[in-house]
Amino acid sequence: MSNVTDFVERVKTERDAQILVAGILFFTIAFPVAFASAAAGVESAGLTAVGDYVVNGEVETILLEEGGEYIQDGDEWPVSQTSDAVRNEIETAGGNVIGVRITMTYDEDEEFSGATCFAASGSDAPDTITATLEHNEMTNSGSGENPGSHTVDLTWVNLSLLDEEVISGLSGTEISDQLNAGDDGLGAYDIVIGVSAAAGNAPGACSRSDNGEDVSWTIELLVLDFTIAPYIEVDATL
Ligand SMILES: [Ca+2]
Ligand SMILES: [Ca+2]
Repeated sequence: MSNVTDFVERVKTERDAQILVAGILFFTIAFPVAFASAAAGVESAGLTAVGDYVVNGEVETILLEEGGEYIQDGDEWPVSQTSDAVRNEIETAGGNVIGVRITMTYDEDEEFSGATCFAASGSDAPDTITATLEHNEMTNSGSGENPGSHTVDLTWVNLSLLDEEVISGLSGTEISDQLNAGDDGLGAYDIVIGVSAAAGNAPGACSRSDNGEDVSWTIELLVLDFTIAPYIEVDATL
């Protein structure tokens, strides 16, 4: 009988061997838990001090809608979305929804008619495509001209912190508060897309018309995952 088989037989029958196995299991489980909780204590105590910190953050996008519509000149097309629709994706990305984004693309569809259009049909006048985003009474809007594309972001945390190499004068907890949206990031997102069309001029017996524009869009949520660590200056001369 091998040593292992022998030991397994003893565990089945002998009380001493059973206590030994229970002890090994206890320390295997208890030590990592104890060390992890001590490390967490050090980390959270470290972040309460005002000092120099480095933040690393990554923004992930979650698709809410890919859509498109011909919007008549002067009309607005509303789109309503909620975080409930993508609850699982938000959870997987870390849960910190810090903004909503729309990216629009559009061409130009001007028409011309008249006896002299074959010779000279003039040129397009750009339409203006606008999107307004709203969440928890915060809004942002942005316009672009066709043909082309543009993006409008509405964000509700202090993203400028991610641009700083070293953040000074704040505690780690304060930095975390400024980057964590919590439940405020969830809920309803209201988007309105509008078109203001313009027709260009053509010479002679040729005239141009423009009824609106065909706009395609992608609406995404922005989820921020970040870490904060005390900044430690390394003396390169050492
Ligand atoms: Ca036009
Ligand atoms: Ca147009």
